[in-house]
Amino acid sequence: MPSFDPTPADQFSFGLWTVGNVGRDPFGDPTRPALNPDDSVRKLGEIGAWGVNLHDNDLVPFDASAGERDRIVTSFQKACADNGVVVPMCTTNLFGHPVFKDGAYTSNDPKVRAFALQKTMAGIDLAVELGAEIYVFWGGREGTEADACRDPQVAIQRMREAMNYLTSYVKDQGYTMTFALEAKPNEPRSDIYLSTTGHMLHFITTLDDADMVGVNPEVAHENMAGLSFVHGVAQAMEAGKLAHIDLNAQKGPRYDQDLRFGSEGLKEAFLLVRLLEGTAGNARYTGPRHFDAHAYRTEDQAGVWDFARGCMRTYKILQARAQAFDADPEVKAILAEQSCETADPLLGSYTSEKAAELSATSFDVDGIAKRGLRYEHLDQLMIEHLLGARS
Ligand code: GLT
Ligand code: MN
Ligand code: MN
Repeated sequence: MPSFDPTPADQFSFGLWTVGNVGRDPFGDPTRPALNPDDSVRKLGEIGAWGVNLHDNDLVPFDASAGERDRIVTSFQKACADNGVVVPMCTTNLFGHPVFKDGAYTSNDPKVRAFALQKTMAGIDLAVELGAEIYVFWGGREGTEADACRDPQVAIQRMREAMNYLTSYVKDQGYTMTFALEAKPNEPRSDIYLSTTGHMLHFITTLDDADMVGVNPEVAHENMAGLSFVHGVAQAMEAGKLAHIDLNAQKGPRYDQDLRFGSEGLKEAFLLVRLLEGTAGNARYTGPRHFDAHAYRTEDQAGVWDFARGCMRTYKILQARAQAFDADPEVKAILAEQSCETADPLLGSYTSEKAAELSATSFDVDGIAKRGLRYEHLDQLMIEHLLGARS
């Protein structure tokens, strides 16, 4: 039995806000004490995580002086170096302070929009100082309850203006950085603009520096919209736009649960790892595997590390299961039988001659329709691999 112990090559990362989650929810107070960022990094290194991610204010308090900021950053950089932990991604908290109660980049108040840009530029500078090359944008407050407050088209235009401003800032500073846009359909707002990964993928094509911008899909968020997460991620990969990923679990379309990776929706988690690892033959995703999840509110500090180890261990187990599934001769036989990969002369790029030939072709539609596809058996084989009944 392999150990499933994480190694740096796995590129597993956690946000300071994930392992530092104190168990507060809208109905109850914290159930465990706050963790100091330097202690989080030490412990992350100990359990075999590769990276730590952060919002500006997870590390530097909102109202810190310049001196305090520098002291905190220096100490954190030392903690990372001492524990062999890198900072692959940073982001901006544009949702916590009451000034962002009606959004940041999309706010109707130009002063709020300007402050949001200023805060993001400082966050990008911090990211560069920490060595991060991915910058996430999660617009949790970019939405509405009273939808008549602004034309939703104007909201999209303001988002575009902000992204164009910020990619220009990155270029002007000579930084190397990829932006990763994270969608969520609702919560904390009643409706959030650009609500799914699909919305984001199109929005990106309208930006000045589209080549610098990709997506950061999150398992829970796409499930909240009742959508297939795997299909969304596949579309991002196919477009060369999967810049980062937020792995967690979610039980159906409810509030954002951010559960331990693989703890719900095991079949989807299996298919996701199979896709990311490319065990079916597709190109592998090479970026960070970030767990944007937190321990149950029932847990003490030890439970937090059980949670973090569990995320990484489940990923590696699913990776081994996916490899076994795709190497299984019975699976291969069904896929080979069904894929009909041989090029059909009727298909391919359009020419008027080919179109004329196609129009004149007659098909044995009843004969084709009669053929069973053996997907029941294929799916059962997958379940048996998942349950450990085949190896
Ligand atoms: C917040 C949110 C996450 C985002 C984080 C980045 S913060 O916890 O729920 O999905 O990825 O801003
Ligand atoms: Mn997330
Ligand atoms: Mn979430």
